[in-house]
Amino acid sequence: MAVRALRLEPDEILRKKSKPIEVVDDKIKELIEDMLDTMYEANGVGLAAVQIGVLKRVLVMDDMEDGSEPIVLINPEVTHTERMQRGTEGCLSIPNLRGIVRRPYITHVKALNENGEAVELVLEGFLSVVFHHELDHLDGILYTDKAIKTYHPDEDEDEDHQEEK
Ligand code: GNR
Ligand code: NI
Repeated sequence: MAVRALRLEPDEILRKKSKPIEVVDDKIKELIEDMLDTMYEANGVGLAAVQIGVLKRVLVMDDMEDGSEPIVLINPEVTHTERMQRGTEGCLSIPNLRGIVRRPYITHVKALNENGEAVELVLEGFLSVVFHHELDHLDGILYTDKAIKTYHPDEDEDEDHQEEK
């Protein structure tokens, strides 16, 4: 288990384009394990390698529904999208901010899995949102670039549990 340090805005690495992975070797598998450890430790639902300082095209996701398994995607490509949705996003690299972003509601993806095997999957709803958020990280794009609006949740969000002031 290795939790790695998260890169935070305005670290300029977050603006760089990640490079395709040529061989899924043991070093990549270790990177993926560290990404999952780091994501779970931070209570995130997704993570791109650049967020721990590695400019490689790999992302992990886990929507934390009951019985959910992590999804690992290497060199992901969008093959098709359908319909749009808008929803609230946050980013582990941009603490204390939220934003409303439009994303495809359904996304067909082609990628390699953690064993280097070609996979195709169809992501819907929140997983489609998280996927596009992570794919953008691989291209140096942050959700704040696309947000219709951003806000500080402590000020504006109707939280279930808010600190008494
Ligand atoms: O943990 C995260 N939650 C989240 C919520 C809505 C839309 C996207 C995300 S991804 C984010 C983790 C992260 O920053 N991944 O890059
Ligand atoms: Ni993010």
